[in-house]
Amino acid sequence: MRITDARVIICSPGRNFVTLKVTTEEGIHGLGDATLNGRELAVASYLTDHIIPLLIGRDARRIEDTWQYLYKGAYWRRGPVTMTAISAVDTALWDILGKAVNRPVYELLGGASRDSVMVYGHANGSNVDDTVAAVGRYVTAGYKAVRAQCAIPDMPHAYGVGRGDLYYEPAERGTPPETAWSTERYLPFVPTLFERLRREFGPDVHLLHDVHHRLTPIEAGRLGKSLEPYHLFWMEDPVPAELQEGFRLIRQHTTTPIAVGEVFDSVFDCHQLITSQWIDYIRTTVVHAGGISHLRKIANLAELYHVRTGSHGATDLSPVCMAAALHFDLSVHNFGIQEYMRHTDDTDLVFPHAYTFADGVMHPGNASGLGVDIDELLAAQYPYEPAYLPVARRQDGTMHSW
Ligand code: KDG
Ligand code: MG
Repeated sequence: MRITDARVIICSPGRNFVTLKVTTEEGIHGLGDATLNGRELAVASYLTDHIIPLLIGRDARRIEDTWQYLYKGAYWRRGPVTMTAISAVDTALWDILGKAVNRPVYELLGGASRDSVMVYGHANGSNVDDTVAAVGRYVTAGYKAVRAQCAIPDMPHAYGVGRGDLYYEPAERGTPPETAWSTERYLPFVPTLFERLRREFGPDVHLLHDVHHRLTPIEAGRLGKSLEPYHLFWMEDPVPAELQEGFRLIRQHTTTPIAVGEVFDSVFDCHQLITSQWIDYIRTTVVHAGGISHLRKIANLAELYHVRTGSHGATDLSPVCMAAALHFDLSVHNFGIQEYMRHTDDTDLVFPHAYTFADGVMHPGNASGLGVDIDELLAAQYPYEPAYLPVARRQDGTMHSW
């Protein structure tokens, strides 16, 4: 099953996506998501200039060997660009293998460990009433879990308050927009939001919150402690996680569960977090953390330490990643939850897919392979448009983590 062709397809049906399409001599093709928000063309070049020439002629069935060849063979290992490119190849090869044996990928990963995959949606508002209404819409739509974000009073910007009701798209065309941040205003405000949400919706709905790397460990400890009465499903990305050791301090101060990892690209970013049991959910994804093969290794390590998975699933991860994530989620034993930010209708038309949502849960479908494709003619109607995530500054002008 030799690889005879591989190509990168870049399109922007509402936002930018990079897709790798690998074809074998039998005419089977597989897809891999290679989208790295705001750095899309770097991954496209890495694939086209440095990886695709190495793929031609390789046996598509040697998934692990190809992964190791691309990882060890680069000499300079890891990093988001490299790992996103490797992820795309790995995902495409799993897709090809599934199609070759006419089975859905989850069956090749050990089979279904559950009947369906619980997902959470994004509710956000420019004030508490709006956020309450947004959570209500998700509850009415059947969601069992909802992430709630809200603008801080008298602050022009807050993470998570976006455009559109059912999807959130933070990247803006042009150069990165600047936003302002105040930890002093954020910390006392968030518990008031969740106090209200519990009052409105009762104890059963799972509530989540994304801090988006904005705090220090001791500030995060304070936030987690103040949220304990509202028993969140998780508090996400409380601090930037370059310093894994920083999570020890958060853990000492709160029993609010902690999730982290959407920007991690390998097990080396989280091995200490996992083995020290400083976190409860690992959010690494198929597209950025080495594909299905490497994500399984992370999950297997996490399982030993009572850490469950909760993969990133924002709109900047394409339907190809979403499909792969759902096959992984259905199969992996220590699954926790899957983020599901709906894509726009334009995106869904470009990437027809077999996965479905109903009553707060998803299923990858039973098509062979990943069950997702790309309509290349339609994709060509949406050319790449430069777009960037915002940056954040504290009120005195100091750069802060966005
Ligand atoms: O590209 C960045 C987004 O994916 C990110 O800001 C979304 O934090 C995010 C989340 O939890 O979905
Ligand atoms: Mg996040």
